[in-house]
Amino acid sequence: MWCKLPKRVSKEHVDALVTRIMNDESTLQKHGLFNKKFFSDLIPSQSNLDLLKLIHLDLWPQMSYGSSFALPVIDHATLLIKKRNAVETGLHQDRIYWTNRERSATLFSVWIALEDMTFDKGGIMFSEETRIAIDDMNRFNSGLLYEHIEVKTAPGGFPLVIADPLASRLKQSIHCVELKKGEAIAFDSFEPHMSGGNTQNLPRLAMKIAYCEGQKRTKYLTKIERFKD
Ligand SMILES: O=C(O)CCC(=O)C(=O)O
Ligand SMILES: [Fe+2]
Repeated sequence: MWCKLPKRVSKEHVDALVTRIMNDESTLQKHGLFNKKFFSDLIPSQSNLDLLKLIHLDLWPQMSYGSSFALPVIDHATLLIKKRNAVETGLHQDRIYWTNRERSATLFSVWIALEDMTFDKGGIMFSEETRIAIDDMNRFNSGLLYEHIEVKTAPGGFPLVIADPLASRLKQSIHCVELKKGEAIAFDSFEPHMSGGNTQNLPRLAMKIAYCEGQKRTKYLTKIERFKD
C-alpha cells in the first residue's frame, strides 16, 4: 500500500538539502543509488541530521501509522541519487531485504522528490490498485511477500526482483507517480515498486526516510523523540 502525503516538504528545506548535496562533489560522484552515509551519526559535524530533522518534521505530523508505534524510530535515511543514464531499478518489495531486521513488518518508507519528478528522470513507480488514502495508513504492512529471484547483474542497485509471470502482471498497472519538488510518497514494506531509467542529462535527486517500531531493535539511526520541535 502507498499514499501520497498531502503536505510537501517546504521549499526552504529541500533547497537547503540540495545545496548541501551540490557542495559535496563526492556525494554526487562516488556513490551509487543509495547513499546511507550522508545521514549518519558517525561524524556528528557532518551527520546532516539537522536537515533530516527539518524534513522529518514537515512530514511526520501527517502520518498516523508511525505515530502509533510504541517507540517510533528512523531505521535509516538515504539519498537516492540516480545518475544520468542509469538504468531502471527492478520491481521489488523492500520486505525481501528486511526480514532479518524485524520479524513482523513495521518498516515503511517515505520517498521524497528533491526536484520535480517524471518518468524520464527515473521517478518511482507504483500501482494505482494499491493506492490508499492517507487516513487508511493504519492498514500498512498487512500484505504478503511475493517470490523474488536474484539477478546476477543489478545495475539499478537491487539484485532481488519479483519473478515472472507475476512481475509482468503487476507491471501492467504500474506507472510513474509524477511528483513536484518536495512531494512525498509513503509506502509499506510489501508494496511492489520500481523506477525507470534516468534518461535526462542530470542526476535524479531524491531521498527516503525509513521508519519502524524501535521497541525490539538495538540498531537504528535515531529515535523520533530526539527530533521533537
Ligand atoms: O529510488 C529509487 O529509484 C528506488 C528506491 C527504492 O526502491 C527504495 O528506496 O526502496
Ligand atoms: Fe525499494
